[in-house]
Amino acid sequence: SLTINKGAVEFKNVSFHYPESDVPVLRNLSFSVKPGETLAILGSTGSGKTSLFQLVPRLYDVTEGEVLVDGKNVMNYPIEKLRKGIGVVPQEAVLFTGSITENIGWGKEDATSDEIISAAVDAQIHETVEKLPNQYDTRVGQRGVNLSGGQKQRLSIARALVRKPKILMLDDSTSALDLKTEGKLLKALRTYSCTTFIITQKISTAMEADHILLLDDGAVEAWGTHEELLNTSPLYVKIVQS
Ligand code: DCP
Ligand code: MG
Repeated sequence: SLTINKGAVEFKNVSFHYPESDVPVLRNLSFSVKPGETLAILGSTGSGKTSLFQLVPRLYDVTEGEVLVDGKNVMNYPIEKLRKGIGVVPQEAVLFTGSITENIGWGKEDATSDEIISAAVDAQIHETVEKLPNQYDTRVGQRGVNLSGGQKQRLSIARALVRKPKILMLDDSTSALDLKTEGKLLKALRTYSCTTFIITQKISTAMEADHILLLDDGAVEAWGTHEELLNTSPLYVKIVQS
């Protein structure tokens, strides 16, 4: 049966509203991303960035149009195969009650200790873990040690990386990282050669991407590289200057 091989993603005339409402949240989106490319998604709060993300691993289904992965409609994949190939790092990092190892390996119970550590190194959280009282055995979550927002984000990124996803989706997951740490993280991500969707508020992150998608009220306001958007989108210029 179908599995994700390359990680190409295409949106074809995609519109979406949540089941409990008639208000369109995404309106007629069309774009495509080749395997291994990075797409940065920008847009003000409520513009539909997280909603767009959720349509790829089918946390919600489109109401109109199609989302294609490797040229095939996501509706045609067995859902567990689809989700196995996609690493989603949610906007609010979720920690489970358990050890650091269990938290990184969650959903991939066959991960070896080397794989866990390597994911942690790439997610730029290994050094922090080494300083914890019981390193990778340290308990987090309920009655466990407290981690900062940025540390939780990086654990959550490590959890996605350990699965070696073909498609990696980061929902504002680097918002709490300083520029230097974020730079190291983005560099490490390149070694995974996965297709990467990165929702960000930072122009410095967007500039590094192959494509930028600027969403405005659920529609594509602009699509292109940083240079192209500077020339074509007054809204993008406004964001850059703010
Ligand atoms: N919405 C909804 N029901 C949900 C989630 C969102 O009706 N379960 C609405 C709220 C917004 C619109 O959908 O009007 C888009 O919400 P998103 O969460 O997709 O917006 P962003 O991710 O762009 O916003 P933020 O930057 O605040 O995360
Ligand atoms: Mg969001």
